[in-house]
Amino acid sequence: MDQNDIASNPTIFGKILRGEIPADIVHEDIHCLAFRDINPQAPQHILVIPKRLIPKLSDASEEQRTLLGHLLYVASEIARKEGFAEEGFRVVINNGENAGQEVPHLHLHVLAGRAFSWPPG
Ligand code: DGP
Repeated sequence: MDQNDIASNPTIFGKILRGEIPADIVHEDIHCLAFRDINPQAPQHILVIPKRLIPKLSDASEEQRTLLGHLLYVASEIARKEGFAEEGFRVVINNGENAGQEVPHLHLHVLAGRAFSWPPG
């Protein structure tokens, strides 16, 4: 992991990665960090972010394909460890303005603990 990438990350998630603001961390490895959302939209709402700054999913490069797969795998691992894998959960990535992305650092929302409607709003 390139520590300079974390050091220069200007987003709120950069501050969390650097430990400048607190977060309720549920998973960390060399590639990613997962922590509870400050404004939960479900009884369980966890964000999984890469440590490397990728502003949005559509900015990911071909060489980051393995990292993207890792983020999904970690989401499923968290679901199993937190005990909501069997009852069901939703993984959401908001990409860009129309999707309502507010923080310009790729993040997977992992939501659980209630039923979700479809189509999403
Ligand atoms: P999005 O709209 O997809 O960009 O979602 C951004 C999410 O980030 C939103 O659900 C709230 C969450 N969030 C924003 N600031 C903070 C923070 O400082 N701490 C934590 N834990 N979550 C945050």
